[in-house]
Amino acid sequence: MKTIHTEKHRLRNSKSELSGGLLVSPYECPERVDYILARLKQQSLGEIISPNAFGLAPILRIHDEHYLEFLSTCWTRWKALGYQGEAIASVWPARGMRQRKPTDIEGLVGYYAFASETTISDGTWEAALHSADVALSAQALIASGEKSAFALCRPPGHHAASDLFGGYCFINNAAVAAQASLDQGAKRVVILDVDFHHGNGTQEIFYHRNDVFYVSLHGHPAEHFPHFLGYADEKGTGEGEGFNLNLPMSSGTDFDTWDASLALACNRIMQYAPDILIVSLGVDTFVDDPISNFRLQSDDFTRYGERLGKLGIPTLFVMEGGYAVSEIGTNVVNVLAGFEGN
Ligand code: SP5
Ligand code: ZN
Repeated sequence: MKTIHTEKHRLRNSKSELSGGLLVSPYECPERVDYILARLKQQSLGEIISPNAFGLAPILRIHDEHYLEFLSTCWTRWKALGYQGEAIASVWPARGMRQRKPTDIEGLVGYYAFASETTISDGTWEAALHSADVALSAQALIASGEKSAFALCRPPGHHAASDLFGGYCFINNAAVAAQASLDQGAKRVVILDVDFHHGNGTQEIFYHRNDVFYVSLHGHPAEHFPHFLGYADEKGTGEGEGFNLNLPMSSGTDFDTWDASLALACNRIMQYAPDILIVSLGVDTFVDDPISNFRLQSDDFTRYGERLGKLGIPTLFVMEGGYAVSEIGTNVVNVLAGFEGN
């Protein structure tokens, strides 16, 4: 399996994450990619290729143009105010308030953020654009006949909605790749999200649509981030009704329980008969992940990779979360190698 990767991910190099009331060094850090690359090379999984530049057009198929303009100018505008720290949301259009877009940058950050752990810093926009190019380049490999590809995206994407950032995400890489597939002639796309967290952004983007079936296994939103989306009764709306499947699981879920949910998800995916399967690949389901609490062991990642490989669908893996940094390479490559073992 080929991997698409660029060192440009390092442009996302935020110094702060709001966590437990403190500004800490972000869990979503550049070293994550170093460990994944090292393991890919060690296991000789396949060629590692640089992405092509696709420009804004495929991103505008998913994201609001004013949101993208905000992302691309936020850091400059914030810095111009003379603040010492990174751009971070501190006020939101919450219940009972107006949804009118303010003009000042402090208001705009709150307008476009859904969570405050994620700051916007120098280089964030550029890194997010390169990350989308990584996903689009991997999608192009599948379009040209490859049976699988790995988009080593960073920053991740599945929490980013059409006009919201948060959860370490700015551009929804998997959604952009899904739309590119449809625009090139695919009729049905599945996005299977195995990250520990619910992909609220991906769900929102495709909730009204039946050409993308979103399936997610995740920590129950009553207990876990993003807290306000991801319940089992969210099934899609209008033409999209029946094309959103949430499988939330409680804290402490082990592999047997998780894999039973995956088996159910796979049955539904096969009924839908997609032209392409996009896997939002987060490995924060790992037992030692510092911000999550499922209990998958490293060998379990191989086993579920095998299960995905048996589906026999062209498959694009898009990197999302995973914060047990020294184990992230092993866990990611186990999924990919398990997939290829079939
Ligand atoms: C892509 C992705 O995996 N994003 C996850 C973003 C989660 N951000 C907030 C997590 C809050 C976790 N709080 C528990 C900390 C325990 N030390
Ligand atoms: Zn996650």
